[in-house]
Amino acid sequence: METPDARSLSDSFREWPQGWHVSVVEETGSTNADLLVAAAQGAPDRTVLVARHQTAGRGRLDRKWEAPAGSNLLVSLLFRVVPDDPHVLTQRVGLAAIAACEAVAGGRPTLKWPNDLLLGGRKLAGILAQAELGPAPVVVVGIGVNVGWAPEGGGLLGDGVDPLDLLAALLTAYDALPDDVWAAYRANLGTIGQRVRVDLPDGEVVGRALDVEPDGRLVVVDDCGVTHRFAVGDVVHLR
Ligand code: BT5
Repeated sequence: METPDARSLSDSFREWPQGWHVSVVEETGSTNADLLVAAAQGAPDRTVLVARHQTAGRGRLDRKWEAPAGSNLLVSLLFRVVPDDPHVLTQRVGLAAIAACEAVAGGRPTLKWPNDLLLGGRKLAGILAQAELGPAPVVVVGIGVNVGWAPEGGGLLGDGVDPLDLLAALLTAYDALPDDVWAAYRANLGTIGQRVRVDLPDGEVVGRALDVEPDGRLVVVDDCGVTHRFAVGDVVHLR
């Protein structure tokens, strides 16, 4: 019988799109944390680490990312070619993930600001970007996509999809993106036009999301007509 390690090794060597250095492991703490360590040790641009299980999967702001072993796509991508606006890399991964979900499972998710993927209004995927911006900048973009399992209220691609097929489609879609993804990001951002609540460390703002600016900030006009621009924050789409 094939052992889990042998299975991971053969998956690492399956035919991945050219130019990506993909490793598959059975279990780790967090693929993002691992790639930040690998980056410090000289891992090349476009190193990709996939885990079938994370024991310490991370969300933003030290929140947790949950997924039972083997059910979902849990992957991080390391970039050494970093644009002036590093958040563009996160947008690119989000757009590639949308295209991959559509190609592999049929449904087309939308983006919720800043970078969640929603399917049928439910959170299908989350993205965590971490950067070391110095003379040799590195950005690690991690994404978890619910393929076979989602928490209560979460979105799900559905059984019958292999998380590694979804990854192959994501890398292919990434390569097919135009150099400038601004228009595509804006067009796929389902938050625009929605009534939203923006949760901030010191309170909340309720209003309508009007637009997103080229630097990634979300423009919200509150119920008193005051315009706010948010660089960070958690957004809830209100009914
Ligand atoms: C995120 O954070 O959405 C970023 C998640 C990034 C996960 C990937 S997996 C590969 C890589 N390695 C890592 O260690 N992380 C990245 P945030 O917006 O903070 O959302 C986290 C919140 O989403 C949690 O507090 C839960 O409420 C919820 N959540 C947790 N697991 C979920 C899941 N599988 N599906 C939907 N929601 C989930």
